[in-house]
Amino acid sequence: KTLSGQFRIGGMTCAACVNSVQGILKKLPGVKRAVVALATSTGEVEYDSSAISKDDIVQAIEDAGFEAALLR
Ligand code: 9UX
Repeated sequence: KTLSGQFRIGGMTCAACVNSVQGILKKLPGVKRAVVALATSTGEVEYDSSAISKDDIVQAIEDAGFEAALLR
């Protein structure tokens, strides 16, 4: 099933951070769409729930050196 999650992403200080977080998210298996916004420190991710979970997405963002928390 395709679900969507919204995440708080901390530690992004420039546009290149946003691009790198977006790139990381888009490469995760099961992620279909990822839009990250610097101004609001958030990211919206559409994903296939049979391939990846919200917790996996949080973990991947943190592994890349940013802080992440699930908003919804
Ligand atoms: Mo910008 Mo981000 O110079 O990890 S790329 S701060």
